[in-house]
Amino acid sequence: MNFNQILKIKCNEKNNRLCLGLDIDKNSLENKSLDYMSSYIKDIIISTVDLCPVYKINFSFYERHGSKGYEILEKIPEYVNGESILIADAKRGDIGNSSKFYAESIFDYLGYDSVTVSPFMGIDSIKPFVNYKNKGVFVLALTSNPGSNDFQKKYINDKELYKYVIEMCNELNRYNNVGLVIGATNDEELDEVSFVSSSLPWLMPGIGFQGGNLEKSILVGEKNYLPLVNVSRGILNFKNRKISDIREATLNYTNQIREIL
Ligand code: NUP
Repeated sequence: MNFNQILKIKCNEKNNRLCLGLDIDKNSLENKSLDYMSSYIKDIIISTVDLCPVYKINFSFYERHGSKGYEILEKIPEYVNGESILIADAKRGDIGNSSKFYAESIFDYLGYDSVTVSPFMGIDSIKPFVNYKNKGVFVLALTSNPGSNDFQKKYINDKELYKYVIEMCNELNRYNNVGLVIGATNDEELDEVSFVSSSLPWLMPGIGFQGGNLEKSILVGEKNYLPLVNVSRGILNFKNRKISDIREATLNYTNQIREIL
């Protein structure tokens, strides 16, 4: 079975499309040691793994702590223990020879199931990731931030740049392991995205703090293939950061998603 099929099965098993973003800022925790941060992440995973088919780990929250942060990145796959799919939100992409080593570090060494990559350097910068047939590659196509207007929505000839990226992804998807990053804040463009995207999973950040549209994201993404709606601060940022609050917020999003499905 290929990555996109496994992803869909996991989402259906848990009857959910939620991707919990483990963006932990240690400075917001009562105990600011990195050992505490690591055990806190483990507790979040234990208390939400029955609900979450996917977790996304934004590497910046870990790399900022140097080798100690990197140790936590190594431990997260152990904590999840194959019960959910892991996305390394590392936004890689370089000349092919260097991309090959980025892929080796995230897939072989760290053991993550999938990665986010930037398409800016073109198809040869993405192929080394896609060549790992059993791993997933989410390509930034139409991001959730205001800067998506700067390049992604600009026209080249008759269509927007992001549509060229999507067409490249359709072409790259020989092993059915390619997905798109489509910000949930782009609700006006989602039908257009669906029109261009062949059956690809969409990683959809921007729900919660960035004000993305949950209902539209799920409905349009589901019609295409599979929407993974990411929530990070919208679930994690409670004042006292209690695990029971995080569980409740995860359940609350899960129930909303199930209702929409
Ligand atoms: O287009 C994107 N928008 C976005 O927010 C692509 C991303 N990878 N992200 C990431 O998703 C962002 O870096 C952060 O890790 C998460 C959204 O966090 P939040 O707004 O739910 O707190």
